[in-house]
Amino acid sequence: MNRVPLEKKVLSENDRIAADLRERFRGNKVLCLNLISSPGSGKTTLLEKTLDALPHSERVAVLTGDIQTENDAARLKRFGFPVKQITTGGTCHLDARMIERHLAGWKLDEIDLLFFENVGNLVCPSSYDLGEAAKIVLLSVTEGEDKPLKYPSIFFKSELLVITKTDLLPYVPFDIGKAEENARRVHPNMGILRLSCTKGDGMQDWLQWLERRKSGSATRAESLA
Ligand SMILES: Nc1nc2c(ncn2[C@@H]2O[C@H](COP(=O)(O)OP(=O)(O)O)[C@@H](O)[C@H]2O)c(=O)[nH]1
Ligand SMILES: [Mg+2]
Repeated sequence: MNRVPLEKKVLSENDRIAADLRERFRGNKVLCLNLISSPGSGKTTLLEKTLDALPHSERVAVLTGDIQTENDAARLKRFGFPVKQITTGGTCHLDARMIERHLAGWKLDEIDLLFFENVGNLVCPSSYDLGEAAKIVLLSVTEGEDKPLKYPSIFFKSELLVITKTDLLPYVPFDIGKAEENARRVHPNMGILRLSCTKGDGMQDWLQWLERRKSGSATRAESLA
């Protein structure tokens, strides 16, 4: 059985739509960030804390993906910003077509910052360009410091690593220095933030990173996808 040609065709079709999306984001000056992690690493929680911290004048929107349920969209809608759920019905990643379809009805010139919360998975989302300016990978301290070595593709393609749930460090044998060293073995120039959404530690660093990324977005529009 030879599965390569079909996979290539699907990916090249995805790349074509993603390139169109990237042009639209660039033309409308939308900074688009694609959040990727294992299920439960804290993507939705980070987005909740981010939306809660941003002023209501901020023009931010979220597309959140899951295999089933509208739970995450319900959590995120509470903050008053535009949010849509993408339910993939079994697919383990978001693709550019899903993004294109769910953007319908939103005016991109009224959005400055657009988050995608990808389906929880460290493998499949790394192959699918969504037209984002940057991928951001989250790794919680309960997942083990070897994950950048086991899943190098997503760590290589992500501009930023956010190590989440640092409040749990006293209770788990997670060597955070080693995790960062492993990430930099895969991606030497990777940005790394340490964060606890529960305690708030590192939240200011994250918000500052967002601000800096927004002001530099005109020149940093390419992802490594
Ligand atoms: N202790 C701790 N738990 C967290 C933190 N962030 C998220 N969680 C918990 O981790 C679980 C999964 O979080 P969620 O945001 O739904 O993860 P997602 O699947 O990546 O979107 C939830 O029970 C959260 O309350 C954190 O900073 N510290
Ligand atoms: Mg989630």
